[in-house]
Amino acid sequence: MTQPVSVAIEDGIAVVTIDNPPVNAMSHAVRAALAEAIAKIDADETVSAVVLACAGRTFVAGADIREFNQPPKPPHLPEVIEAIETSRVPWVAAIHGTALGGGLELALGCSGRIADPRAVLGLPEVGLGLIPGAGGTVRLPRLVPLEEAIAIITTGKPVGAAKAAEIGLVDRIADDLAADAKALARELATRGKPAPLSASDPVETPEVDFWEAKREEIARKVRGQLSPVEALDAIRDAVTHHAGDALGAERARFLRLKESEQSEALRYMFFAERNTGRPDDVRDAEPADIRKVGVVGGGTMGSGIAAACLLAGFSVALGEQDAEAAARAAERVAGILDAAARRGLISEPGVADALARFDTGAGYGLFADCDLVIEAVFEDMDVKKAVFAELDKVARRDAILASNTSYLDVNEIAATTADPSRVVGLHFFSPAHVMKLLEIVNAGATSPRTLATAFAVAKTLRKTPVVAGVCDGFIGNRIFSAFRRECDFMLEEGALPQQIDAAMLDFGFAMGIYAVSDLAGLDIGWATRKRQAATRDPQARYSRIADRICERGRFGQKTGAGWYRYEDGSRIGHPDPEVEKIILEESERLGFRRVTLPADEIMHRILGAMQREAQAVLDEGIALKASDIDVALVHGYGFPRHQGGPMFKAGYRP
Ligand code: 3H9
Repeated sequence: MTQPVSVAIEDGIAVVTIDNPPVNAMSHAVRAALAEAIAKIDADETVSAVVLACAGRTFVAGADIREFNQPPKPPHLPEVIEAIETSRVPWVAAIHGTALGGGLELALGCSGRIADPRAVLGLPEVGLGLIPGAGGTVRLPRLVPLEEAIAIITTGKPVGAAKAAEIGLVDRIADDLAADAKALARELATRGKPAPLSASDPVETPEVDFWEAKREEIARKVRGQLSPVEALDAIRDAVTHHAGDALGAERARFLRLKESEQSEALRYMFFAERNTGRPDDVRDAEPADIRKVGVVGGGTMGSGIAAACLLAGFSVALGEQDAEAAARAAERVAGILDAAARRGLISEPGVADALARFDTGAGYGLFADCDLVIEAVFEDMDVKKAVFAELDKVARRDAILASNTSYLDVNEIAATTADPSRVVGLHFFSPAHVMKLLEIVNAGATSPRTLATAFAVAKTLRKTPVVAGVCDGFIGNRIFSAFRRECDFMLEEGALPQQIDAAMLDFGFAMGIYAVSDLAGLDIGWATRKRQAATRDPQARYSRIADRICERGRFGQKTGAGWYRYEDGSRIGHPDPEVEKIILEESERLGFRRVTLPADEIMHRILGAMQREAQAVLDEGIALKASDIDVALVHGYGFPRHQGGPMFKAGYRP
């Protein structure tokens, strides 16, 4: 086994290298070895300065999160950083890759920081339900402008090297990191070691009003997640007290949050997202090399998929029914790319490059040289079968064929092709270039190679893949339908849409289910229910409220009315007496004496419905593991990440 920390001394400069793949996390072994190295260097009079660097792809990406479930073991990270700060000689952090969390805190303990131009620096602890626990809230605001420190710590969003240099977080950007770091170390040795950040005075702080306004602003944005607000309080404490006291208070706050359910949930999510299940035989299968992706259909979904593929570097051919529809789709895709450029997600030359890889046209001919073709046409079995029959004729024999269906039987679709082993479901969520979840539907005959390719494509698209078996709605939509049904039952029993939505907002959802339905449009669901009416179990409880709303032409925001009323094209919904009247009539028809349902009972029933369906999905083998269900609900359906997902809420722990 390689040593986690090595020291090489040359011409009075010690280069200390941390080597703990894959991301150089500060595990106990690394902390212990680093503490030992610091002590040795301090005792070695031949050393005049130190460069702290990392082997592999990145600087230290943080504390070792896997150790957070056990009691902390000395030496603790704050002590190691203090030893660097108070070392006899100056230390320079040579940063490449990502200096995150405890990694950046380590760098803040050094006398100087130098970064590779592609380096990224940040304190993402709030994303784990924590605050920085090794001096980040104390040292950062003593180094960079207070507003910048607040943004970095309370949002958890990292900054690039250029921004880091601009705000003074790093002293220099390197041409040659190793050589330039040594040069900076030598300079500091000659100039004299600067005073440590934690020895500087409290920062001049703004008025009380500033902090209160900031606190309110953050609390509004994070919808019940505690850590960003705690982080602001920690910074306020840190800048108004002497560093020694502030470090102790930060540590105590960090340890308290580490024990919180929100932090446990967010840490669980961190690993659940990285370890979504894959069938055993997929691990050994070689994925196909995908360069060119075909997309059938250029509506909202098809355009979004095409844009996502272009943004990820694939060549894309988008086919529509006729030239006009193809032109409209091309405009839609260009619009998405432009919007991405405006948000800084892609450069202007990047847009031009993406468009150069993009081709649209009518018919199926342009799919002939595609490695993967994704169908994104109207959600109707006959239409989909017709598309696959055509694709089977034109696509290369080794091309993968995917359906973006959100609930139809992929086996039935695959049966229209000569080789169903190359057919898979790729269920994107709208908007497809934004939403992280990708349900990979493993149909009966899908081959391991096809599935392995789907995973590889998900990775290139930077999506979170979750494998689902074939059933009506797969994992996500099936659970969504179940809890949606429960919400409609609660309407019959006494709740109103705005009360259910308010309970969901309180829980941390960005929107309530009825507001979301109005945004998405009610007509497609209505059409589906009418189609399914003949096969519905007549004994099963069925709420007619949604149908009655649709019968009045209320299809949501696009028609100015749905579950709510929208005035003059506004997106803000108002409770509508007409909807209330329908609900009360249904309660009466069914013989319910309406009762008030408190918010906690509403959430209890929503979670219960989700958990029952989730358990069935698991028992039937539709989902491979419980945490996959949580990942699907968080990334596709707005379940608040800091609540961990329905299975986590039911007590599931891996
Ligand atoms: C902290 O620092 C607290 C301190 O303030 C105070 C302490 C006292 N620990 O994401 P990837 C694993 S809190 C353990 O696929 P990428 C990960 O699970 C920490 N393991 O790679 C995966 O394992 P596997 C603050 C970790 O290139 C493998 O490494 N830091 C850690 O897409 C590769 O990860 C953070 O929150 C960790 N800290 O992205 C940063 N990090 O191969 C968290 C990663 O078995 N990390 N692993 O599935 C990240 O954001 C991304 O991993 C990173 C690389 C951007 C670094």
